[in-house]
Amino acid sequence: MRLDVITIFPEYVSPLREALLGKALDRGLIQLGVHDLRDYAHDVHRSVDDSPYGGGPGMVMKPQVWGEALDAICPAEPTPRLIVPTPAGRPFTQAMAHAYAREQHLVFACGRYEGIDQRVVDAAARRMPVDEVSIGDYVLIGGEAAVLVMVEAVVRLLPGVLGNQASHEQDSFSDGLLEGPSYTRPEVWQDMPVPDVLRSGNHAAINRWRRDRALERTYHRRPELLAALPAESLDKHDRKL
Ligand code: 6GU
Repeated sequence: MRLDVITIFPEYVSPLREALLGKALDRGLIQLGVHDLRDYAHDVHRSVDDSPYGGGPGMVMKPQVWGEALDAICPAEPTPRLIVPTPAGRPFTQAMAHAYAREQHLVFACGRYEGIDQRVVDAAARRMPVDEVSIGDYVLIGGEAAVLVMVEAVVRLLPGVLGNQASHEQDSFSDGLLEGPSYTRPEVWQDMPVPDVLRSGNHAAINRWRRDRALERTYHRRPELLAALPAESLDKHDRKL
């Protein structure tokens, strides 16, 4: 998979080269390009923003600069998917992370200030798939932190990136529930024992216990997730809880 990030703060996304993502780059599982939007500015001040039509606070990113950047970075064939982080976007979900993990090329366009001139998104959408995406109901200063979040969610799903492929079948959300608690040695820590069932060796009982804790946690923390589960995904024992 190829990833390109366009930003006025290229250093801000350097964590993409650290840890597991760095290892995925070193191993050639992903390719990463980070591009300074100001390289596509026209004036000596390398300005990328201007005041909004209609008035109001803040600044809007200029369409010409973005247009040239996207022309340079997005090939006509094969067309990448353009992702524009914005608090006004569709909510990013684990299902979208899985869908993005199947793409060959993702380009992230980081806006700052009050956003990017809408015609940039509308023009790009004439020639490639474009998603305006939010990572949650709060406002960030710019899209960079959201790109770190989305790239990490996507790249960990690529074959070979995590040591253990089975581990994302148990992720929170993969079965529509939050994952329950985990424990490791020692058997007792600060007077608190590890639950007996986890040391029983009875795998049916362990799976049942884990399912119950996941249901319980989801009920308390994210009741709307439980309400959204299709009836067939709950077994007879689940319904008794
Ligand atoms: Cl994707 N971008 C910005 N700037 N703020 C956000 C966001 C994205 N998601 C939530 N808040």
